[in-house]
Amino acid sequence: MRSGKDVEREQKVRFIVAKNTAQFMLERLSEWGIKRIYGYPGDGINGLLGAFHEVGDRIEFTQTAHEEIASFAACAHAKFTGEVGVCMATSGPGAIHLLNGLYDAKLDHQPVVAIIGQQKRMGLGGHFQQEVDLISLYKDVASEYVHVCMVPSQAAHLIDRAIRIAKSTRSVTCIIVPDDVAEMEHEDPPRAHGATFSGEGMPNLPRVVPYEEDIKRAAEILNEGQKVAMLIGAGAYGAEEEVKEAADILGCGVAKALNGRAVLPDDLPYVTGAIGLLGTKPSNDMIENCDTFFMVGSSFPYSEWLPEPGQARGVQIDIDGTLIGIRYPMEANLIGDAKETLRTLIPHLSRKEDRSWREDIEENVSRWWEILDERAMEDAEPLNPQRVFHELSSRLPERCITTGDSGSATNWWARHLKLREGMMAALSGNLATMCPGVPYALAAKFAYPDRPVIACVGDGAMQMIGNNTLIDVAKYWHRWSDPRLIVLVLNNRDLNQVTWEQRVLAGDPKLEASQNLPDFPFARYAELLGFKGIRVDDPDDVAGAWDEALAADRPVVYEAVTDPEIPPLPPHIRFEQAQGMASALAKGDPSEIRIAWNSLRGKLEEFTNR
Ligand SMILES: Cc1ncc(C[n+]2csc(CCOP(=O)(O)OP(=O)(O)O)c2C)c(N)n1
Ligand SMILES: [Mg+2]
Repeated sequence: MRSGKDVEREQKVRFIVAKNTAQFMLERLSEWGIKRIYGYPGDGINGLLGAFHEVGDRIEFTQTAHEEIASFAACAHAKFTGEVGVCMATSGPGAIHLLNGLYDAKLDHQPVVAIIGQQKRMGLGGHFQQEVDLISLYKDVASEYVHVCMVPSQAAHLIDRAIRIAKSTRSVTCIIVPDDVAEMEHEDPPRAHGATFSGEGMPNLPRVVPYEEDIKRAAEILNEGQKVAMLIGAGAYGAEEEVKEAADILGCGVAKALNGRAVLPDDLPYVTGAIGLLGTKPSNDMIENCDTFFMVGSSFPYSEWLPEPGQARGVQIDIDGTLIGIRYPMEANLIGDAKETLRTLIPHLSRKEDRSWREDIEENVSRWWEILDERAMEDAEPLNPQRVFHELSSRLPERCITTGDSGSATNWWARHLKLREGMMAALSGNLATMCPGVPYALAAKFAYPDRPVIACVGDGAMQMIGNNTLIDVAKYWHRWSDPRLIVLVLNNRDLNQVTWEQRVLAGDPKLEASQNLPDFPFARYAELLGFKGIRVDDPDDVAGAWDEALAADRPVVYEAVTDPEIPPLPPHIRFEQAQGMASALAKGDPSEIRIAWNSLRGKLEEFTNR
């Protein structure tokens, strides 16, 4: 018989060892190497939040001012480190706010785990407050894996699988945790039919290389081409040396999709820069004139900026078989890791002896940099945004990380910043959503506190979420060994990218009701937060202000009062676009005269420099 003392001792031991499901989950995440969870509280996750007391500094809950900031930060963590990003939010409204950043991760193939709360099980289906059908809501964004933790003995495999699936399929996964389950004592599954016993851990992803016959077929096509054009994307990260070597052998130029912006530095003479609407003329010329198109690790979407079907023979490398051949009818497709596949391919490539195609590309590139320099120095009212980027470009600190947003600034970010070796860059490539710029910068600082980070953002995105993310920066910046988080805001009082799309693509005048933005004192606001705020509205101050910003001992907002009438023109205006512009002007655009003048001058500069 057990004595009263035995029972008491048992209870004590039980008290010490018992942990609730929430604590078990956080510990499991920690064992997977997760150190930070970006999130925002709510009573649907109170159980999970309570468990942070138990795990000490093994995992940090990093509060952001909005759940969307948390999901952008988790996505950026994955982009900058290659690790899994994790975010957390409460049931209903919190889970809904996470969605945009999660879709950003999904579309750019980043491993992110979302842990979201749910109301207590007994109330579900009862039209209870904040009850949202989260499985249905998340079914698309977390299409690879979304599950509810219905009993504590599920917790281990839910965590293990959410992380493992996110990593192995580069996707978003989600675990929904009803708050009462989070607070229940954790228990292992019983040794019984129906139970599953999950183990942690995952080896490196395997080396994936195509079969020899496929490699030979691809090499044959690349060897037969006289004018090869290479396009690289985010899938080429890690294959930098192989891309350089292949490009050298093939005597080609290398264009970059924006998600692969930092794979190769821009100071290599054969790197033609970005491609597409936001791209460069040398990229466009190379693509238009190539006879062989070699795409590595990219699913760049706009077919009008790729060779015309039939114009070039195509070879593609992608790790994901579902992304092969989706943009251009390729003749040879290689499913494999970019680095390993190029390594296997390179010995089969024969060096192009005629270097004239490469020489032409290099000449075009160097002329393009001159054109950009000149465009940057054109007058504007008051600042030419290109000048702001131009002056930053030559001052970019070693190892800096730069983030872009979605807006006209993205054009200048893509074209004018000459990234050098060792720098990093990211933006929302496929979702092309506004607002990631500052949240990405926040995550970059947490991942690399010793590196300077520069976010380049429009005033619309700042007013939407950027300003609120600065509140988070104010909260955390003292922890970073290099405090330089610099936010460049283009204050053009306009949703400028769309204004130009209305004019050029739709052929409509600017709709002032939808496009005009209120003027906001970004630099003064920065000062209120304890940062350095610099407002620049004189072209002669642009360069000096960058020196000041880069020498600051605290975060900086560089507010550039820029001219919304500088067109973020595509490198080569297509006929329909010119027609659209003419139609906008004919219908009486409010800024008619200056636009006509500016665009004409931009084009003239470009052609007179040819
Ligand atoms: C969340 C979201 N809403 C709307 C859009 C459409 N959009 C793309 S760029 C842009 C304008 C951005 O304005 P701003 O941030 O001021 O930058 P600017 O173009 O003026 O440089 C808009 C509305 C979008 N991409 N994402
Ligand atoms: Mg704007």
